[in-house]
Amino acid sequence: MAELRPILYSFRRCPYAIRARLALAAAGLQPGVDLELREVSLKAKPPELLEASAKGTVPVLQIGEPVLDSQVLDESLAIMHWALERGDPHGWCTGWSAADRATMAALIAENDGHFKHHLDRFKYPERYPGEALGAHHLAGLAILRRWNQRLELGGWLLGDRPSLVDWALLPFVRQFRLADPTGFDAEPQIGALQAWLGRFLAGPELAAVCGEPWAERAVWRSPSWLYHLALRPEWQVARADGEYRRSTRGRSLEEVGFMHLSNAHQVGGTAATFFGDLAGDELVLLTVDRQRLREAGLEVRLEQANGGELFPHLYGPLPVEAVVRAEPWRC
Ligand SMILES: N[C@@H](CCC(=O)N[C@@H](CS)C(=O)NCC(=O)O)C(=O)O
Repeated sequence: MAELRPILYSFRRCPYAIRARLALAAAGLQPGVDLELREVSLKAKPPELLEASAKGTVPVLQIGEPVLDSQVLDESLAIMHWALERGDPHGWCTGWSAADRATMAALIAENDGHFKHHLDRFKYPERYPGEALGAHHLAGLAILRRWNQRLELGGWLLGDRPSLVDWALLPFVRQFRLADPTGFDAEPQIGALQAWLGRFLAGPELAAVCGEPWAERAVWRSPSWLYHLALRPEWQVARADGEYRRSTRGRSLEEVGFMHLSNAHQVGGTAATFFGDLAGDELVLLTVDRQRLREAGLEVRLEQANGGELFPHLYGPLPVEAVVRAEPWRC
């Protein structure tokens, strides 16, 4: 039997997922070859991710047969270590003393703890009403100044070559800068840190893991969900009405008797067959949660379409609450 590839659930912009992808890429692993990458939306997490790890954070690496005998790594650092145990050609983890490794652990704990705490409150003030944004900015900067002192010595946090800790922290410092790039670049007393981040931003490692195939624009389509392509204006009307009743292009639920849906692997074919003439952003792909249909007392039957292929048919209107995601479909 062919060996199953590990599955990585990832989110393009998440700094934890970026650090995991950096380590996996550094170890020489490639999506599509050594692992299956599933880009997810944090607003609509696929059931497979939640089954693997109920805490619902990314990144998650699932190794082995799901359910039966799978090992699940749902902490970014664990994924980094797993990757680097497979290959560490750049010496991120190897060649460092026990004292260095203790310093790495302490710096990562400070990043994931205090620094992340202040970063979130500085970057997303709307999520933390009543918190003083300025105070969190200053507290974050105080940590960065300390890291800067280390970086002044040899350009990297542990000396003159990069280690695991540089790659583990850089995605978070990048986020701190992104909250106010002009202010960050003009900030005094962090020259070595600005140069360290600058090298990361311009380097090939970050570019590789923020582009395809490490970071897909399209979200992975879970086979647990059902799909429907809708014309944008018709979907907008449905959102206001609370239910969607267009069975397929140009035909209503009343005319057809059921709503046409697709399985994950059938969406591309459906788009080409029925909407191939459309361009731009006229189409919206709806992702439908079967469980919510069941809860609404609605039945889905697998039935043959004209070509003999089985398609899911929904007997009743599609409730807007059963749609977990609506995204533009690029024709
Ligand atoms: N300690 C975890 C933290 C991962 C984490 O918090 N990831 C964020 C995204 S950047 C997440 O998945 N949040 C869940 C959500 O937003 O629903 C790790 O190191 O992997």
